[in-house]
Amino acid sequence: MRHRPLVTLAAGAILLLAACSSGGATSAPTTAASAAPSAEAPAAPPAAACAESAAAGEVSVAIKDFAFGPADIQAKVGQTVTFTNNDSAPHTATLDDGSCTTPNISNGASDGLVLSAAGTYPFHCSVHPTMKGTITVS
Ligand SMILES: [Cu+2]
Repeated sequence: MRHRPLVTLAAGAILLLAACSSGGATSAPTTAASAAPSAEAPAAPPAAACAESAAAGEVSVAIKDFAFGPADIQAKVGQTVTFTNNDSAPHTATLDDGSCTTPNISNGASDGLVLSAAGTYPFHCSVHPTMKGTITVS
């Protein structure tokens, strides 16, 4: 009389275990293939070729009447190209590739970009995308 409930309890536990392990088995195969996309990273160009700088620069560019002057800028590697805004509207100098930008430069203020690798860097004003220029670094 006393053994009966124990036996049914054990049978119930086995059923429960079976249900559990089969449930685990069906959900397992989908979790393996999600750690691959880092294989394309080595193709990246030299990191941080451009940095924003508020320091007074070796190369000066005036922004006036919604244009960069000059628009074709020559600089040496490591020089700071400083943009001074003579307009009442705010402007930026933002590399077309998005790698760096000045903050909004308000009237009378200056800010600059430093390029640490030779190359040709087209840029624009993020407030007025029709304002364009190119920094050639050698
Ligand atoms: Cu602008």
